[in-house]
Amino acid sequence: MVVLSQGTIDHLAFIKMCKPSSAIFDGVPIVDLSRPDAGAAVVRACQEFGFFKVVNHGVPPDVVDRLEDEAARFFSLPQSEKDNAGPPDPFGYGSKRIGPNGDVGWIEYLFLHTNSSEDDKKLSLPFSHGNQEFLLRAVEDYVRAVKQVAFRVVELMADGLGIEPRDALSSMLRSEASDSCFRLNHYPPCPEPQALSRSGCNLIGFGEHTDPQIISVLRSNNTSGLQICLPDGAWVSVPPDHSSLFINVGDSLQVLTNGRFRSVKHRVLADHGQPRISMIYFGGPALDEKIAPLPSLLAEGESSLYKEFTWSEYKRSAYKSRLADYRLGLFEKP
Ligand code: GA4
Repeated sequence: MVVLSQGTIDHLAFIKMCKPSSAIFDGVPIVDLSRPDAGAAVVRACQEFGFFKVVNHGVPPDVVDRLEDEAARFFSLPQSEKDNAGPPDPFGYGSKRIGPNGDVGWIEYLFLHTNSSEDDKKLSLPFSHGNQEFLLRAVEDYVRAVKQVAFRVVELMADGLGIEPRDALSSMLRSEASDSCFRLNHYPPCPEPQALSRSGCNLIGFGEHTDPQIISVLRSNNTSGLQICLPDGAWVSVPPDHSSLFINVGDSLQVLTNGRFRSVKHRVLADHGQPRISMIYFGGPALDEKIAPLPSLLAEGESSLYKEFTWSEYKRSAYKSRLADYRLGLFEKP
């Protein structure tokens, strides 16, 4: 018989989900960015899964470690101090609530805007005490390095798909006006993980969703939890790998490639005895950027599968949705 204490049950009741656990996926495509055939490998992975991991990515390990240490330090602060940096609107510190429409998870996070030097000032806004200087500097250094990976990866996509000019995608991310953001997620250890697992329940850290942007670059510590949905609808667990970076195709890239690449549905389970810390850069276009299939990619006679919209329109619509909603549905042509 499974015994969960009443306190734990009350605490988790609004988050947990009952489901059989999923298989470990050993087929995550690995792209070695130092290889000359990386472009073809990126395209294959984006067509098949919308998801892959990159090695030889060039982000210095000490930059990653420093951010992980600073993030761990921030999340271990007293709750009242963290709450001073929240609630997220959408930027700032958040706990359990995700987005504005009632989604919840076993998570706390810091959500930051990342762009130009002007916006770097916004980065410090959630902190009233000025005592998070080290964390903010660590975020800046990490974001500067991880952006280079994002630019490189979308250029490889352009090469692999024969998109011209080859910076058609990367210029959207490089632009001063690019609407990109960054998130530090902390999934605290789950209370009574064994009892939860015996009960056949999973504790949802971050519910299933696709990312609305162009691409997301994710790095986590060595705690598992990330799952992706395969094309046949099966959920599988992605083995953690703290030295690689994971890349997600976002909804905007699905549209820019007229459906050749699929945005990947993913979620995070938090039913471990260990904390999971992840850092994710979301590369988005400028607010007024038109999100439509890139002309050089369309075959003769091929028309867009989507109605015309700007990133600002898509983003507004996304923020009205629930996490698990199929957001592109509203923009598909009949
Ligand atoms: C999912 C991807 C990113 O984490 C995010 C999320 C955003 C938020 O947490 O504020 C959203 C979610 C994400 C999509 C639908 C809306 C907006 C929560 C939510 C319910 C920062 C993003 O850009 O979209």
